[in-house]
Amino acid sequence: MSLDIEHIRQDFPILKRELRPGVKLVYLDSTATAQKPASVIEAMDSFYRLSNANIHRGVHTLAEESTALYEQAREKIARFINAASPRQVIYTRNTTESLNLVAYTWARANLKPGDLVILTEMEHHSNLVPWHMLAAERGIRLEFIPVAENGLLDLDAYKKLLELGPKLVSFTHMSNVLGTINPAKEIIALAHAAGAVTMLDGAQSVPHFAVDVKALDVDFMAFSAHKMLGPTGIGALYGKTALLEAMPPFLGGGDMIKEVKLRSFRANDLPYKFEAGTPAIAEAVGFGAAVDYLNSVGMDNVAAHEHEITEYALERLEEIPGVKLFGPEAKFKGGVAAFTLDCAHPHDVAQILDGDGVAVRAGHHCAQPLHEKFGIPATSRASFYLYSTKEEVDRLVDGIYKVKKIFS
Ligand code: C6P
Repeated sequence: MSLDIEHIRQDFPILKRELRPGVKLVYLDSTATAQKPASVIEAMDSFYRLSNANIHRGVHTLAEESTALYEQAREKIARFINAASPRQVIYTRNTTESLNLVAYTWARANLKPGDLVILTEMEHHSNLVPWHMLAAERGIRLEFIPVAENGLLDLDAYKKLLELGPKLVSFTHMSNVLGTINPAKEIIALAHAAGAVTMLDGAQSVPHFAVDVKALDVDFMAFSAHKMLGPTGIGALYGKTALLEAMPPFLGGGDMIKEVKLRSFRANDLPYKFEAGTPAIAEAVGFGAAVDYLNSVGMDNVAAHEHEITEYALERLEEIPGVKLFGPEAKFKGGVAAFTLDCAHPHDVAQILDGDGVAVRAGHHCAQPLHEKFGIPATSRASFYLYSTKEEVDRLVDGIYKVKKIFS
């Protein structure tokens, strides 16, 4: 193994927790939210103890300090995704808000009735519902790149859809259910050749492998801090400068204005134009600390470790009679293993696993149409991150055998 996992695990206080006497936590739900290293917790704690003040509003020392910390974090995030400028990184509350921001501003300014938006069948609800809302309001059309039985997108069908002249192609970089890592660069290049703008849902990719917005040439990308070791309540939208500058603002209020008169206003420059009201300042500091932590480990090491754990988990889960795994083979996949068990409902599986300290998620994981496509209402889902171990996978497998015993 390329990473010293035991050393890494020491950095995450929660991983030492015993849920009940003798029952150690096995956290296999990082796709829902990742655990936080002490450095992130301490950066936020230190912010509140030493530097807390509102940003961009005061000339006093604390206001200057907090503004500097807030902006330094933005610079770190911009470098992390290889954005040309921190002005292209807009703080939002999460991936969902970033996707909605584009649907509310860029899309409402640029799409008219009959215009086509291409999504995929594996989207999270956050990249479906904003478009349903726009379809109802504006009469835009939606088409979906199909997911094949093996969990991969059907790119031939995509090429046919492109002949219909879409205005936008918006898709997830990595499925939160199947784990499929989509060939983003190819999908984006094809979309651009067809004249479409592109948006990437990076909620599950940015935390788990190196994502370079310049190399991908993507127009917009959304991601959340809480899935990449950072706090909840903050995320980001990356956008190409020309697009962001041409877009109308999103929410109105403080910080997003240059000048206000009784009957008019002038919007601020990027990135503040999209950041109305007092933002999540301590959370931005925590976001920056999370990026520092991931950089210190190295994203290629994170990806390699997760790949090794995922391969092992798929191998072990496949051995269990009655387990059906969803998604492609390990080489096309990130650290997610969604499965059903023939003898028990996914919620029962999750509940019994919890009895042994193993935390997995059960349900449709906010991807109901994808589950419908596979003809199932729900799956149990184990997911992995840089702190996951093979021993934890073994605990999961032991737990599933226990479920089988109880239900048979
Ligand atoms: N998926 C999961 O358990 P937010 O909640 O805005 O930070 O992220 C939304 C989101 C968008 N796209 C993808 C691909 C996602 O996986 C998620 C969040 C979590 O799978 C919570 S539903």
